[in-house]
Amino acid sequence: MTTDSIDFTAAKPAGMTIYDWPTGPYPARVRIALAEKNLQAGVRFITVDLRKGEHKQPQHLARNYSGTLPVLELDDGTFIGECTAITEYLDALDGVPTLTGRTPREKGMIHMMSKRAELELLDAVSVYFHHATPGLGPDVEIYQNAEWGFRQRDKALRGMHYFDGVLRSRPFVAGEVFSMADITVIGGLIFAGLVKLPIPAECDALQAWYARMQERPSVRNRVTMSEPVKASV
Ligand code: GTS
Repeated sequence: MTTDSIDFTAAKPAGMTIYDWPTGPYPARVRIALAEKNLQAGVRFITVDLRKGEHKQPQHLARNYSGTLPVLELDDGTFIGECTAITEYLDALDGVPTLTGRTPREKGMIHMMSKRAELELLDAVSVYFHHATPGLGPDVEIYQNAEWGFRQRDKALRGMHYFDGVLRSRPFVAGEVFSMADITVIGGLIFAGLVKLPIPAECDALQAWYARMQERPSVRNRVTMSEPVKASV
């Protein structure tokens, strides 16, 4: 079979389940991707309660070894963790709009910038939250290292300056089109907002881009995307 004859629509699954935390910054990445691709109909959302530590219970660890959210479950019982992997999966179901790149150059740029957004911003804010603030509370945060947390907070602020510089020369994080890299920076800024790390005033290009991102229905309506079901864990 040549690649020309592969019917991608045939791979569209009958149903998908997403285990997440509706307001979480990482879950937001998948919710935004779903809405951008208009794939949210028929997706079942199951809430795993982070504040009760349900994501570290054996039942959830069986879904995702890393004990994090979100996790996508396919109708054949396959679990896919990691926002990037889930976004790749969703993107491969339907070609339009493409979030992970159409050409080799776009794919390379988008993956580089999305990984950079994780390393320099989103994951750094997350480490700050878990290590240098009360995080998810004493029952869940069993090891904290405040010094490491504050270093990561400073790294995240440097990251904001970096993305501000990037957005001075192009409309979107990875180039001329909205992509997974924008979604990852959005996730970072959602998390930064939750932990009260505002975008520095001098980062006006990042602020203007973020204001434009808020105009997208996928970003605005992500939390109310569906009525969540409560997980048994
Ligand atoms: N690399 C993972 C991914 O990209 O999916 C990180 C996922 C992640 O950290 N998710 C958060 C989590 O599970 C969810 S949220 O905080 O954004 O709602 N955090 C709990 C923990 O203990 O790390």
